[in-house]
Amino acid sequence: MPWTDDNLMSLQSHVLVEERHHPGATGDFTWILSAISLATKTIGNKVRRARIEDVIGELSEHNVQGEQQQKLDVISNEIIKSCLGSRANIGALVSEEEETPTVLRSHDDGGRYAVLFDPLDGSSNLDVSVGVGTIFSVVRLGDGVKGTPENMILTPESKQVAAGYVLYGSSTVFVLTTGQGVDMFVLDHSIGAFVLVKRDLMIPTSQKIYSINEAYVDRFPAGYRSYLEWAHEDGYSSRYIGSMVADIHRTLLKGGVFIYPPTDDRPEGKLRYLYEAMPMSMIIEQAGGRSIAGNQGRLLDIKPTSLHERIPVVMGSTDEVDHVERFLS
Ligand code: P6P
Repeated sequence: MPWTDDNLMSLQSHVLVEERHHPGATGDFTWILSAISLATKTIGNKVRRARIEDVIGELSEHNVQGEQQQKLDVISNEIIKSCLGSRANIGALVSEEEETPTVLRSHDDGGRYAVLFDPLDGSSNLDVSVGVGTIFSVVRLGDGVKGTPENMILTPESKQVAAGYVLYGSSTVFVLTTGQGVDMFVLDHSIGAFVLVKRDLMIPTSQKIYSINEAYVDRFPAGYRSYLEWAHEDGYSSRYIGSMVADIHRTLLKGGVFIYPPTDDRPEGKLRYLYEAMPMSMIIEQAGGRSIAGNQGRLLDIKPTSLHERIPVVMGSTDEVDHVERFLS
């Protein structure tokens, strides 16, 4: 039966079909994505029950970013590690919540991939039931690259081969790219599976929406302030949730531009390159949009030098990113 819009396609079956486009694919990839699917279903259940299970709120600890850890940050981090740790082809895990990578196995022992993730982005919004999410990037480690896990992940020979996020919002939405476009799934709780709802998502080329925290406007570089003045005069709407996964998901579906600029106190911006900006940039580009690191050009052309480095972010509809870029150059 040819694939049609009314076929029921789960995330697992979709990835198996996609794998056929990759001659020589060994099923490694499907195995990793199935672990991410299991982990995010579990996290979604925890997020929905957070208030009931009293896991709302902060821990006394701070993470490597110096940010107050939420109880669910730590729980989500452990869930992802316990699901991915059993996958025989993963060499290392990098989490926003941990300073150093979790090394699972060497390249010689079959560790072909690294998975980089923010287990629960936007978690400070949990106690007010605002959409939060998991962001992940799958990196194929360069063959024959030796050295510390950090060097293996950061070497130019290692390539991002998949990226995605799961938004725990009014529904649990899984957005994924493996380099062949962007597909969207929604968790059907009645069968416990992510079902395909949209193939080849394309971001609108223009939309008069900008998403930025204007409270910091006095600390932005002049180019961003000039862009905002222009946008105000040109009748733009402002939409800002303060949870990157929710802001990017709206931008992907409706169009517009998401901006997290450098500020006086954070000259590199706030968002982390490896497990926030890099995966979201792959998704936006695969959907036909653009992603630049402020006035430094295409974000994915910039090679990170440390696991937790931050980078300015301007991503979304091509025309909208072009408008911002004009004011930054
Ligand atoms: P601000 C959440 O803490 C986060 O890392 C992203 O999800 C979000 O886009 C950003 O920070 C919000 O930061 O400074 O506007 O509160």
